[in-house]
Amino acid sequence: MHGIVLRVLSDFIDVLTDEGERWQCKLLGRLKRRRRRTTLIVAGDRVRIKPVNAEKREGLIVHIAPRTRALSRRRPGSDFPIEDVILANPDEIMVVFAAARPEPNLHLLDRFLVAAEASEVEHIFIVINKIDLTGEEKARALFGLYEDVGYPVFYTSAVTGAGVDALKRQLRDRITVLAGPSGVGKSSLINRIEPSLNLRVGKVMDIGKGRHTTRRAELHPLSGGGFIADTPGLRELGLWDVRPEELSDYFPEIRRLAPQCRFADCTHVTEPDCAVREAVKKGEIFPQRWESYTMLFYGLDVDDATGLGVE
Ligand SMILES: Nc1nc2c(ncn2[C@@H]2O[C@H](COP(=O)(O)OP(=O)(O)O)[C@@H](O)[C@H]2O)c(=O)[nH]1
Ligand SMILES: [Mg+2]
Ligand SMILES: [Zn+2]
Repeated sequence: MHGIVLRVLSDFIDVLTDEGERWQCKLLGRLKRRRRRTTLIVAGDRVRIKPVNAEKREGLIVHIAPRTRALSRRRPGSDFPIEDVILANPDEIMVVFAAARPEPNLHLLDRFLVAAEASEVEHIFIVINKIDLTGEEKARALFGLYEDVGYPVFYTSAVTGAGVDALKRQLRDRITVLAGPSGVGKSSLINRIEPSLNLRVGKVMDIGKGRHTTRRAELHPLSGGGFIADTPGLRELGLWDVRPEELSDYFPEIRRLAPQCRFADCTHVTEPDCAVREAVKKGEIFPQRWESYTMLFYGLDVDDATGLGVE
């Protein structure tokens, strides 16, 4: 039988088979000696299992498929050869923000996007929740610029259910990593999509905190197909702090222009003949995005930046 690993608790590995059954598995001893340079087995890994006790749904994992990509903990400043994988085969990162309450801080949103871009996951989209508080139009006026940058943006309300069906379609058949500040309604949205998960609302980090010492990810199956990954935050994964010289790779609109700069290693801050600063002058890059870039470049904290919210 084939399946996907939902979670790993020391020696016990929960597998959801393609037939939709949960099996508790152990790993074939021979497999433990492989994969020396990466994490042996984590949530999201595709596996083949053999039944040991079919009645109790206990099995043995006899094969682990190669990973297409991984969400891994970054080890800044070390060339430690072993990759610390938190989640295998993530398809997309969903960055959740609120249209109001908390007051939107666009620099903080940019910070989350940079962290997401610094991961191996290519597909990133934004969810603006709590549009019941502002109306969708006002939310679009504030966050529409992110669609111009190239990110798909969904507008939702976990309270009224607005936009939730479109979001459900986006999540279908994919492994989605959830990110965003606390209080924006991540748990509420997931509960709206999958009430049986019954995540606690109004609690900081109700999922994935301290329960398992390893803090590996856990996958929550969605009845429409696909999984929500409960992972440590992007900050905890070390994706938060990026070196100034790699920062321009993580702003799509800057990344696109960088090849036109005079210097191949242009940081776009002081160099002459910089295509990016030229675009900023012409208003082709959003001023707020440029401000985030320079703030992050100089290591300024964006967490307390204010003044960009809906009033
Ligand atoms: N008005 C409104 N409140 C919401 C919405 N979604 C969540 N909330 C409230 O926002 C607070 C934080 O929600 P929670 O789901 O715990 O956010 P999380 O920290 O991102 O998981 C709770 O008081 C929720 O009731 C929404 O769409 N509209
Ligand atoms: Mg929560
Ligand atoms: Zn430049």
